[in-house]
Amino acid sequence: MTSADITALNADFARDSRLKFSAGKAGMTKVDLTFHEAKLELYLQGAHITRYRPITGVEVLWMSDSAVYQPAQALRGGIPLCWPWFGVDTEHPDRPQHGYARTSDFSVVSTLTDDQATSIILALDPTLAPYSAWQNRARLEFEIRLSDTLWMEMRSHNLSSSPLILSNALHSYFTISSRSLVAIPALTRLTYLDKLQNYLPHQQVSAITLDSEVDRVYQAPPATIDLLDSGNGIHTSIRSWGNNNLVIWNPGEQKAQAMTDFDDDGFERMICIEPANALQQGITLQPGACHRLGQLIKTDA
Ligand code: TA6
Repeated sequence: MTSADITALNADFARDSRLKFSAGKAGMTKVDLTFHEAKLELYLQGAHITRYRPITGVEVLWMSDSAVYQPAQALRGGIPLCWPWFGVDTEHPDRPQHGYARTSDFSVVSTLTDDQATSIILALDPTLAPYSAWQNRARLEFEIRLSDTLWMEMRSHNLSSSPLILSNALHSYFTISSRSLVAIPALTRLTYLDKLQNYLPHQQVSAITLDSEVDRVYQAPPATIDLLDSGNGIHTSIRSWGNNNLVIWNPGEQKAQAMTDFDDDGFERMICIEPANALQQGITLQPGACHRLGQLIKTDA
């Protein structure tokens, strides 16, 4: 995007000092939102939230210092949107994992500032889908509302005249003080499919421990999940809707080091908690229907 494009975006959508567009890393277009002392940064590529600092002043999301900012490359960290498939596209395993939304440019639909929030709605142009079977079939809209909390919703619309099956996730990377100091009590007693064991089902009989690689698809999670970090005393509550699953991922030391865009020691300070509709639990959208997948993130220090 040129500086003229950024000027045009600001002319159409900037909101006083609370929402503005600029050239971010590698010249990629980003948007900065504020609500009082809370701040959020978002790249138009992927509608990717790369930073969220609530009024408490503590960064909530983990972003890899080694993330690669370049067109068509997914950013490592923050909140990538997985859509219109999560993980491998089983019918087309050669296609990129987690779909094409996270590497596509979104357009701005609208922005709003009022006493309640600073908000933006972005959309993925259905005519530009990189695969013909997806062209004009599905539209993704993503709305973000920054206030004392962070609210977001992915809306998938079936534009076609036949049922559409898709899977998706809000692949959220949370920053933590240390893997050994966090607890997620809501997972205890849930059933999960373990990707590290070819999706073998297990029950989470005691508290989850993150002392090695974890890659699990939890089934039927409760609406609210608490992430308790005893290292920094921060309690993050994540309320999600429209999801059949909650994916929990930490790559562990070896996989982190094998990924060029993942800081070598980053696995110690992050955990992904992802409201998702994954694997066989994707969603079937009837013609004209809309599915909403969202989450509300709230932190208390
Ligand atoms: O959500 C967990 C997961 O699917 C893992 O299996 C792991 O591969 C991770 O996402 C990251 O995927 P990415 O394509 O961003 O490298």
